[in-house]
Amino acid sequence: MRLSRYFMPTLKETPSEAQIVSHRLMLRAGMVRQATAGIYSWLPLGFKVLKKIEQIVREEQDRAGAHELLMPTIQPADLWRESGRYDDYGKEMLRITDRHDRDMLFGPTNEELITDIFRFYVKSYKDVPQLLYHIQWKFRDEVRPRFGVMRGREFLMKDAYSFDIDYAASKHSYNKMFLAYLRTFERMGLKAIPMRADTGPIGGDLSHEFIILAETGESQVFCDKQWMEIDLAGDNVDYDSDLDPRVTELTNIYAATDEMHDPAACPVGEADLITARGIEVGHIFNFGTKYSAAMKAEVQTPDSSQVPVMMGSYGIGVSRLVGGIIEASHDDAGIVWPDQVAPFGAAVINLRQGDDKTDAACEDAYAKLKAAGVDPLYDDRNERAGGKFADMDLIGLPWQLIIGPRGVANGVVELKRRATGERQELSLDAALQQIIG
Ligand code: P5A
Repeated sequence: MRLSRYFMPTLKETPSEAQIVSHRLMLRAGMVRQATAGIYSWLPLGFKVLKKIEQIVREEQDRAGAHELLMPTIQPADLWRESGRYDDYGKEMLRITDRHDRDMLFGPTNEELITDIFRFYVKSYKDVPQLLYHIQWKFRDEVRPRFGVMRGREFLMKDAYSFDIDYAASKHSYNKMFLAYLRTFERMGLKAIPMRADTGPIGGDLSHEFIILAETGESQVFCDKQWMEIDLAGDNVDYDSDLDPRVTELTNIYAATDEMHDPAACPVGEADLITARGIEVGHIFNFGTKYSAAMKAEVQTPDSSQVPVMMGSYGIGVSRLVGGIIEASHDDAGIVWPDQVAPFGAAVINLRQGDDKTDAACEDAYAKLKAAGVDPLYDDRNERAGGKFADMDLIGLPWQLIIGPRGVANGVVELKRRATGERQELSLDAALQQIIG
């Protein structure tokens, strides 16, 4: 992409309404624009990151054997009356009346709708287990939307739902998602720690929140420092064969949110306990028959009796993750994207736009990066070098390939790694080699 043609409206001033660093950086980098409190438009740069995160989530759901579908944002109130949550959900639910005076709502979550789909089609134990998910916008009329996309009113969630014949099988589905989540967050360059958690309005008694540690986190959390060393990267997780031992091992390492942490009963000594703030990026629940019993989603067992199906639900805050990743990865100059979610793979910075030789060298580098599938952003604007450096540091692409007349005369370019600030002077070919890896 040529920056001169792109739509990336960066801001020089720090917006005063933004209280936390990720919100400030997202506004300054031209990633999002607030439409109204807690509701955002995703501008091209922000949208690219959102899509990258969504794709990692999707790939790991698919790998775990979940099937993607798409449910609507607007739901009929009657389904929620069946489950009993229509009144319980309170003011956080955005209620809508259509022209025929029918009660509708903008879905804050989808347990009811998926249960309705399931009960219509599935009647036999032979057709479970089943894992279904979608990635869809939700609306929750939060009292205090804040921190930009981290606590919005409209936000993008991946929500999966499991259906099983009995508790043991549903626990297996839960464990599958548990492992899939660890892998998902790791692929985004995040350390997300599963913590025993409260279930709130979703219900059930088994639940984990996946939390990344960050000073600006909304919740107080406690965990064994062993968590800092766990690294599943590169593991070829087989979701079925070695599932239970792995999960048991991991769930035995202490981690809990504030509501669940009891200092008197905590098994970890003070020296090994990390007390920190955290951001909840995912939350999984096993709630048994809470919805299936109320909504009569029953399946026939091998001995021909009818039982309500056992369910769980599994959420990831896809749009929240954009802010969460920035909270976890930034410096004074701006965002430092982990390679896997960066909006572009590398920046090409032309230090003397309009100088024939420099332009030609930049065009050459740009074409080669494109051909190698790096998806480069070429800063070909007619601007001072200082402004270009500041903008490129702000948007945080993993690599900067800096090309100016002096280097061109000597047959070298400068390569900067955004995360470390390390700079090297080398030939274009050697630089490309490092970027392409
Ligand atoms: C699980 C999937 C649920 O809604 N039902 C379907 C269950 N869980 S949850 O914990 O309430 O939400 C799942 C994840 O969504 C993100 N999230 C938010 N992101 C941005 N703004 C919000 N206001 C918001 N509320 C929830 C969180 O990442 C949460 O873990």
